[in-house]
This record gives sequence, C-alpha cells and structure tokens, in this order.
Amino acid sequence: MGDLIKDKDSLLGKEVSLCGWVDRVRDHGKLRFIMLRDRTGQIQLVVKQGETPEEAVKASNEARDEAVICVKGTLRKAPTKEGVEVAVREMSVLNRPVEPLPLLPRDSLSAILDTRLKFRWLDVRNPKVTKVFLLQAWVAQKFREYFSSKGFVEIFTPKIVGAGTEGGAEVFPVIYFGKPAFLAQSPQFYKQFSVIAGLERVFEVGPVFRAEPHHTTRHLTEYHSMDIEVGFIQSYYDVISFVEGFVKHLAEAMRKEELPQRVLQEYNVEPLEIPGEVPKIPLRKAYEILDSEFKKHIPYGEDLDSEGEKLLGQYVKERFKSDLVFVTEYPWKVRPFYTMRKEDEPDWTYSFDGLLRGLEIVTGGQREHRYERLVENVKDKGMNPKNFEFYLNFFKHGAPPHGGAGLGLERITMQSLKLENIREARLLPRDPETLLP
Ligand code: AMO
Repeated sequence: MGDLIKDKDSLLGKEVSLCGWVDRVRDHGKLRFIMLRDRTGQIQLVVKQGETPEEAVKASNEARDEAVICVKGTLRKAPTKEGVEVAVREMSVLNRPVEPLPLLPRDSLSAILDTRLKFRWLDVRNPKVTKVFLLQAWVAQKFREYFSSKGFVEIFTPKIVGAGTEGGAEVFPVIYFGKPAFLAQSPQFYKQFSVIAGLERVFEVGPVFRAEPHHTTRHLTEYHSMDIEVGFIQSYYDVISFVEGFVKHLAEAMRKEELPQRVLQEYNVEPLEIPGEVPKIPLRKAYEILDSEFKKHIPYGEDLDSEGEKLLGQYVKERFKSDLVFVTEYPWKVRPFYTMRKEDEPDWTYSFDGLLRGLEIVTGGQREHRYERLVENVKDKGMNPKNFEFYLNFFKHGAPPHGGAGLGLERITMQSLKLENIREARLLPRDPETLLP
C-alpha cells in the first residue's frame, strides 16, 4: 500500500489489487466504507449497492474488524487523508476472527501494557506500535552498516555456554545432555576469543539472557545485545571513539532517512542530539556534579543508580546540548573480572558506560589481556581460576591488547522514541512472570 499511496497519481483511474486487515467499517446502509490496513498504511475501500458488483457487496458483509481480505478495484480521488480511495469490484474474505476481539488494534495503546503484551499479535497491528519494530530493525541495520564499514567482521557465537561471564548469579541454568550449562549472559568471552583468534575486529547482534528477578522499566530477562570487540587498541578511549562514531552515525541518519523520520514524527520526538565532541566524565567527577548540582549523593566507589543517570543526562543536555554522555573509570569492585584495572590506581578501571537521554545504553572498556594479571583478577573477585580455565587458555598464546563494548538494542529503541517501559521495545518480552506467548 505504501507504493500505492506514493504512486497514486500514476495509478489514478487504474485497477489496483490489495490485501490486508479490516481496520474499521463505517456502514451507512447502502454505502459501506472499509478501512483496509497493511504494514505500509491504510486506504479506504468503498462498497456501494447498485454500483459495486453484487458478489463483492455480499462478501463485504463478512468484512468485519480484523478480517483478512483481498480486493480489486479502481483507485480514484477522494476527500480522505490519503487523498484516494478504492471503488471495490471484487472482494474475498480470506479469514475472520473466530471470537470477539479481546483488544482492538486501533485502540490498543489505550489498554494497559500487560493486556497489550498478552494479545501482542493484535497490539503490534496498531500502526504506531508496528513502527517501534521498524525503527528497531533500522537501528540494528545501522549498527551492522557502521561497523562493517570500519572493517569489523560479524560473528555468531554460542548461546548455550559452560560459564557465566558477567559475574553474579544472574544466569539461567540449562541441562545440556546431563551436564550443567547456561544461557549466555553476553558474547563477552567469545568476542574476545574472536579477536585473539585473529579476526581482530568483530561485532555481533544477538540475544543474551539475564536472570534479573526484579521488575524495572529498563530490564528484560532476554534482550538483544549489539557487541563489538577490537584488537590492538592504545587505550579504552579507542573503544569509546567507535561507540561515539556509531551513535553519531545513527543520529545523522535519523535526520536524513525517511523511515526514522516517519517513526519519530509519529512518536512526536526529536532525533538524537549528539554534538561534535560528546562529553566524557570520569565517574569520580560525576559524583561531584551530582552532589553540587542536584544534591544527589552517590556513595564513593558505587555505581550510579537510575536517578543519578537521569540527572546526569539532564546535566549534559543542558550544558553540552548532548543526549549522550560517557562516564569513565568505574570502580574495580563493580566491574567484571575481565576488565583492565588502572595501572596507577588499581581500585579503578579502564572502563566506561554511555548514557543516552539519562539511561545506560552501553558498557565497555579495555580488557586484561596479560595472562598472569587475568588470573589475579579472577582470584581477586573470589573466584576459582579452574572454573575459567577454558577462557584463560585463550590468553596463553599471544593475546593482543583489546577492548570492546555491548549496546542494548531495546534500550536504544526505547530512548530514541522516549518509551516509558523497555517491554514496549521488545516484540515478545520476557520478564520473571512472562514466558508466554
Ligand atoms: P552489561 O551487562 O552492562 O555489559 O550490558 C551491556 C548493555 O546491555 C544493556 N542491558 C540490558 N538491557 C535490557 N535488559 C537488561 N537486563 C540489560 N542488562 C544490560 C544495557 C547495557 O549497557 N559484556 C559487557 C559489555 C562489554 O563490556 O563489552 C556487558 O554485557 O544497555
């Protein structure tokens, strides 16, 4: 239908053939208007007794809300939003709902989120909801495009793994032919593996699993992670540059390309604002800013909480006209064992988070690539190097200095459209209660 609307001038007076869902019907006795909806838009169909062939009039009696229909007819000018309508000549009803609709697609956004997710197949038919997923696919495409253009190779790593990567208990156990295994929390070990194995620059877009028992508006138990890993870096600032380059590429494309413009307009949000120089603030400086500007106290050596992130986002938006800020040098105690500790201050690390509109969307840093130090790191975290032997082995035969980052696809989608809950940005979200549909 998108093409039809675009080509409406050349198609006027011609026969068109369309399939889709009935969005709504306005029945005026002898005159019936049916809004037909497909993934590209909507168009009015006109069925008029005395003008429309008898067979088609009959079929249109069955064309109720959300029936699946195909029509043939003539495209003509009309005082509709699209400026055109179809005078129906043939209609076939391919399928009809078998029970009253529990959620009307056109009104789905007025239902509570739980109901929308329960009947997600109806919810996503709402054109505004469909657009979330058009934008999401576009973001993933931009990610692939950007990193491919920088010489990164796409990798596909195991999702059933023998060890957790991010520390803590947030792993889902699975039984693998009688042996204990886990769903991957991150491609962390295998993206590092790929660099060490000589691919040097790699990226992956894939599902990751986190057994996060808590309910928040920004956590899912399954999400899509967009990961990069790059060898031969001088410092973790090289990784920041790649991430910054990608977000700039995304922001520019948001202003230029038709699809994101259309989606952003529907959500009434501005494209991301990313200045030439994105602010980078060491965490210890961020503590001071939050204290002095907002009277918000984060205990020294702790991670930012969600309020701290929000306030810092607000601060950089006002000061630097930036929707993005990098917070650098996180404490060793809140970072996973593979992170490289600062040479001169080992309680701090060569690592960063990136906040988009006040929400963490990316984490990254330089990795410890020196075998002995890595073993020390494992021990320092109170873990047994034996349990990580398979990973530590990668580092025994020439691992280059390297670093990388992981970006949350749903969080980027959510922040780009200013959605309130991350579940809205996942087609079929998983949370502690939701395993179906
Ligand atoms: P981290 O665990 O911080 O880092 O995750 C990286 C990014 O993934 C997103 N994210 C989430 N999105 C939705 N639901 C969740 N439960 C969730 N948890 C995280 C966030 C976050 O910034 N291996 C490292 C990355 C690296 O250093 O390369 C890692 O996974 O946007």
